[in-house]
Amino acid sequence: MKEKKKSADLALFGGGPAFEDKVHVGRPNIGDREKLLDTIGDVIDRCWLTNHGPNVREFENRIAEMTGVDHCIAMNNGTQALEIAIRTAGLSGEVIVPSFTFIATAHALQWQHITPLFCDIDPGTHNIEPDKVEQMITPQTTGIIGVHLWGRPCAVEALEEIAERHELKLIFDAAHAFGCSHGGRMIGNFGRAEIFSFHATKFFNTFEGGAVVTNDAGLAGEIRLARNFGFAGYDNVIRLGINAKMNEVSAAMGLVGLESVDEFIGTNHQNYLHYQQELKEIPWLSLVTYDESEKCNYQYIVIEIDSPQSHIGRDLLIDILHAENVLARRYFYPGCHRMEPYRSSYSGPALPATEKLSESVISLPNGSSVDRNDISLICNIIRFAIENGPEVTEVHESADRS
Ligand code: T4K
Repeated sequence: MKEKKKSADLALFGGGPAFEDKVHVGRPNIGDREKLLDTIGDVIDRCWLTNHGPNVREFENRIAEMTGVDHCIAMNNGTQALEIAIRTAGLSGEVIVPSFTFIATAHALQWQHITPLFCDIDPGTHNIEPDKVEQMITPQTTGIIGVHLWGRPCAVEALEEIAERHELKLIFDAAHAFGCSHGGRMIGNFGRAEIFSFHATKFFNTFEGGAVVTNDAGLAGEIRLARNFGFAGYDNVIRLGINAKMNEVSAAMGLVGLESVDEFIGTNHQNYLHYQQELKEIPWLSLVTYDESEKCNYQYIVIEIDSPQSHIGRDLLIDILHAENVLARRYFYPGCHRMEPYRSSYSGPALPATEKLSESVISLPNGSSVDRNDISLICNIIRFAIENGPEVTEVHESADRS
């Protein structure tokens, strides 16, 4: 059992780091190792490594079954899944997206010469604000991309209603939301299509990987073609396409991981409850919570620091955590509109909620690589730093951190 550190022992005060080995946000969950190696062995024995092999086909069926959607098209990553969904759904001109998201949401548009119009978020849900979406629509607007940030569904019905009234196409970036539900229906079933990311840092991964899921058979057909250079059969190319295929080893990782997916979620949930318990008495800090009546993957542990109140700023707290070998992250700082190529020419509306939030959130480690003791220790560091703000700030300022 790890000792809970006292202030004098902390790295910041000249002691060693609280954790000997680094604890990371985004540490991958890996299913049954032996089974994985066997399944990869089968891939090698079959000498069928990619191009719609049996693992990919089975993986697609399993994802479709789990999410209750008609069609799942597996891809080599979530960004390409989003790009292909955007292109095949016919988005062009301008598309409204939140700025408070991973940069891939915006880049998937800009990469295809579609202008992302950055919209502010609801500070309570961290998701795109439907009223603000409506104010941003121009004659060039063809669509909306909602992001279910942290796995918490965005205002699906309100966005559907706006999209319908203005004849816009609605897609959801569900990169964080595999295994989550909204109103009892699994994420994957909303809008024209939704995309998942199965990147290594997601609670369920295929090394790199992603998928588009949709209940629209025509769109699914177009997506399958686009994923494979537009081939409709040998020597028969019938549309523009790219190579976005998932390979057999990634699908093997996915199939083995799916057998442990309930366990991964159970661990995340227990960790989340433990964080909730440990953080509840700490002033000027709030934990992003999940709706326990819905299905949820609980993969993101996110805290908001009320910096003006707390003596200690978010960035100083990050520095302290890093000094103690806790590799917490400032997701999604500073907001897409303050990153290139968007920042230099930004002429959109002020995004006060996005900017405030991007300067106050911290994502903490979760998943099977942290246990209860680790969580208690991480929370002790946070508690100590926040409760002793001025003292910590002094030490921090005088410390040689080179
Ligand atoms: N839309 C949204 C809303 C997204 O969040 C994302 C991806 C996408 C679309 C696009 O999906 P993909 O095309 O990526 O499938 C990470 C991930 O690369 C990215 O997938 C994810 N969102 C984003 C939120 O996080 P970084 O820049 O934080 O990655 P990196 O390399 O700094 O890794 C984070 C931490 O994870 C590190 O502290 C170490 C740990 N790690 C990472 C890897 C890759 C490991 O322990 N093992 C590993 O193998 O972007």
